[in-house]
Amino acid sequence: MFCYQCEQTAKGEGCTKVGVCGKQPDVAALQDLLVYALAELSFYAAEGRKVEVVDREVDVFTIEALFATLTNVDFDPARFVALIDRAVVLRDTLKETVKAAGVKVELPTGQSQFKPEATLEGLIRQGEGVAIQPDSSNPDITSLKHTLLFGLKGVAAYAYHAQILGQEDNAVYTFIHEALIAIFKKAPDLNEALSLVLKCGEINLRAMELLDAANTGAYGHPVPTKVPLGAKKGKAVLVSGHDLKDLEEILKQTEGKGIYVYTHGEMLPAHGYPGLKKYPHFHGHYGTAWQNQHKEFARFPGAILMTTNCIQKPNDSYKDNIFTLGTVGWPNVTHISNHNYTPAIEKTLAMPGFPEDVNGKSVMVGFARNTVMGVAGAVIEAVKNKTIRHFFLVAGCDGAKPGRNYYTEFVEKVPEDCIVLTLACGKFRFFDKDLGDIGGIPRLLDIGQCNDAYSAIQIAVALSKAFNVSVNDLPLSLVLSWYEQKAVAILLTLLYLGIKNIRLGPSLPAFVTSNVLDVLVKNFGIKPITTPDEDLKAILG
Ligand code: SF4
Ligand code: SF3
Repeated sequence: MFCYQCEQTAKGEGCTKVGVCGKQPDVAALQDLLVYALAELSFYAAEGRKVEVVDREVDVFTIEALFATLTNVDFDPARFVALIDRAVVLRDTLKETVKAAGVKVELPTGQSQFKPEATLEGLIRQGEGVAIQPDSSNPDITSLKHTLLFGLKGVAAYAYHAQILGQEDNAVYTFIHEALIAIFKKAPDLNEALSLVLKCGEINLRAMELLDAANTGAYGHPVPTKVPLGAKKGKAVLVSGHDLKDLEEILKQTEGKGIYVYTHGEMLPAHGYPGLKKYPHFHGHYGTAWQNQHKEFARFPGAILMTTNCIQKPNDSYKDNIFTLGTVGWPNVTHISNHNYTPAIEKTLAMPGFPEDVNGKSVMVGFARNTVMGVAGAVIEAVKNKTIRHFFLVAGCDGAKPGRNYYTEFVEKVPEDCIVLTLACGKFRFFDKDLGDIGGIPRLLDIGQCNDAYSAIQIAVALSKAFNVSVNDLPLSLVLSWYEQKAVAILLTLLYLGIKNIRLGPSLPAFVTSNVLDVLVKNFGIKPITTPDEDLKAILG
């Protein structure tokens, strides 16, 4: 196997024997084969668009299947076999429809339509034949193609979440199809590859805008909300991941059953949504970021629901209590479909729950764009009279590497006249720190999940308009941590928007060659993190 799509890739180069994440070679090969099958499906989807043949089932399937290949989402070979089979059925059906509409439907030269083998071993062999690899004969183009593919996986995840709540745009699907075709073209040109990478950032902005509209349309704009980190005596169910619709359905189905609902990981900001916080049994938050789940899940006294990334190999101690949903999968773990949570509710009722109240700290959430813009006047005034010197967006993924302590230390060392904005699961490095406030404005503002990066962008744009300067000239610095491919998509969006001088860590992507990195440094001033002291000094002078 070869996989280098995430930050924790082996030796900073690539996982070759087994994934550091736990991905096995069979799943790696099946994921590669699925991506290849999607590219063939995309070819017909793109041809069809020339004659107004647009198949929504194909479009949604494409993003769902791409999402399944994202880091820490689906580790179940059987689910990948089903996805590959479905891709082939959809491809062959669409081919006939497009043919009937009068379009030439042969795949471009150099590609032959693949026929899936009947056995698992055969499919794995086929996957190994189309495996994603760095390419020594053309390293920079391959690097850009892989940047595009990994960014696309992030776009697919955001678009998938948005469509669940009824927000879609044909432009997003059209680009995903075009880009998948380009990735498998024999000889794409360097400029074409570069512009596709930036276009991926543009399309991701649209996908994130749709997701923002989906979440706020369904549940209202988040409002400042205090979230207890302790627990209430009684039965308890834990909801992890990013999918608000799943959470809403769980809240509905547990109503009146004596069960308290807790969030885990990236679900924390859900407490700020009026349409979700209205449920009296939506109690609080339990645990921290994904990489601590073995320890935290083992102690949780109720069922655990994984709505999206990031799942880790379940320990025996809780393997029977954990359930997967949506695109998430783990072999022999019960998968919940069609929002029927009965198995998880029954499991919760059979488990002990919390025997007594557990006191704990609390944290504030709900500082998404609507809240922050609601106090824009006070913020602008504080910047003008120099009560606020600088804003830091310390945002992105968490992970297990010791180097990620940088972000905790960085936030601890941010001077008292500066504000820290945050989003995504990297915040668990400092989310419960009391940083106080500046004239009533909290110094630590949680904008939301990684899914809410659009909100952070809107805040930056609003500030730039208020001060009549470009975002790059605001007293704002971006200090980002990445782990998986949603972070890649967000980074491409920031580059597309021309945001400069981003500090990125804890390490730079293995799939970016030194030549491609040079382009990023030259055009965008992107730089690796160093130490909190050095970086703060460089930013604040
Ligand atoms: Fe390795 Fe990351 Fe790929 Fe998992 S997703 S196999 S850790 S590079
Ligand atoms: Fe985290 Fe997986 Fe990226 Fe949503 S939950 S930010 S890593």
